Amino acid sequence: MSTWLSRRAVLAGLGAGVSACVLPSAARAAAAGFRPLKAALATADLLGSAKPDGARETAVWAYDGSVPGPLLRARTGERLRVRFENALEQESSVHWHGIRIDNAMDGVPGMTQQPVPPGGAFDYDFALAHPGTYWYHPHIRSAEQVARGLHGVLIVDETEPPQVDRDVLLVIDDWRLAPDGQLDAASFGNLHDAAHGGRLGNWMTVNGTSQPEIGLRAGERVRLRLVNVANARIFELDAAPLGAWVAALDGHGLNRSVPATDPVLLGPGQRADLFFDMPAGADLTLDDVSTGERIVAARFPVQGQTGDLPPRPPLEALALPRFAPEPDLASARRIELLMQGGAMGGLASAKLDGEELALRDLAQKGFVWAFNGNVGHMHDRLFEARRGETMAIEFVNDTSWPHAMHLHGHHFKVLTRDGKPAPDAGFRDTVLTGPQQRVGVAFVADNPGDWMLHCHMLEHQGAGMTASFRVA
Ligand SMILES: [Cu+2]
Repeated sequence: MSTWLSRRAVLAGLGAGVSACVLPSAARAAAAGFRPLKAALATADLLGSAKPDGARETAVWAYDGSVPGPLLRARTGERLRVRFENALEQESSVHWHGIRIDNAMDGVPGMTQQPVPPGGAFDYDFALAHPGTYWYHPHIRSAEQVARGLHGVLIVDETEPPQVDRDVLLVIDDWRLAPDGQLDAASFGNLHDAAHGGRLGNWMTVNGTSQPEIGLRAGERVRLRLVNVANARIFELDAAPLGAWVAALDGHGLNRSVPATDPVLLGPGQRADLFFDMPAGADLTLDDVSTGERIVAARFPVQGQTGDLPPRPPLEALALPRFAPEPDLASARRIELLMQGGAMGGLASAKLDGEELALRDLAQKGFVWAFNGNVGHMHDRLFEARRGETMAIEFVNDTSWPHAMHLHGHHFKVLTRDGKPAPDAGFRDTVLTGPQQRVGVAFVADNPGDWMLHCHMLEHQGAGMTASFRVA
């Protein structure tokens, strides 16, 4: 069984090749206490045994030479100190997705820092105040840089983590590969993708490979961390055969765990933490069912037995920490964010840098989406909040496409869908909004600085779905 995500023909042609890049300085020794993290060209065996005869491994851009990048891990209350070194031929940066972080460390060029030039470096140094499953990726030319392989996971361990036997991380991605197994680079920046559902891949990987086998002993208690690092694909992971319970979304514990009877819906950037007990005598798989086909994401063969197990709490009793402040809805300031544009969207014109432009003129500049009539609200802030003020945002998706709205520096509470109490109520940093759907969220704006609010379908972000706000 393969992990091809669709049978449709991939676009031909590789476009301009990526030439080797010479590092000006091999002497960038890590400063004391800083862990180096280098972005550079690399190769990855994404196709594994499905590689066409004579095909080479896929040329990628990677952190420390691996896809996904190295797992960064620390405990709640520690600091993360990373010296990012850019050995690419493009400017880059590192954004720490979901972390309630010092604003200056958020990794957004043009807003919180200068871009890191080729050959340059940037020291990220911040407190990890809250536990959870997070990830990191560039925040410049994200649609290309993330798709070429620049992403990795950051785990912040709880002070007292729930007792498990195994902690299994699955980093789920899709890639658009040409028949020779190389990235279809000609389609970066493709406006058709940007105006539709984004640049979807045709090959699924988990942890940089196809269908990894993770042997588990019968009886083992497993914490399963799922991270969707794809540019635009929404995965639906069927964890029901595992008998799993979902305990956290986007790093934030739920009020109470919920059984994964329905597939776990993971939009771009979203994460989920689940627990399950490996049964005896049955190999299991975690399948993606988002395409209508059942595609194996990962296999869990039974490998032996555990010894006598100590008595343990039931899975549903396992809880993960909740840390975001409760929004004060009575005093909340209410903002509507109207999402507009895209194919079949009916957007006639929108403002770009203060100038009203027709959609075809916007499209010539690579923009096809708007928020509240503005393309890229970067200069013109959506709102300025007093520190501690509760902001209630109604995302109104007046488009024909789903969007994954991501808030920087804070978690918001999902409250309503189409005006009714949301079945998925809880704190998260990224929320899916379906076509023509309204989603109400609220959060306490308690983290000072200038922050972004954007669609995490990276082609949508690049084509206009960005906004900014300030917490004074
Ligand atoms: Cu979007």
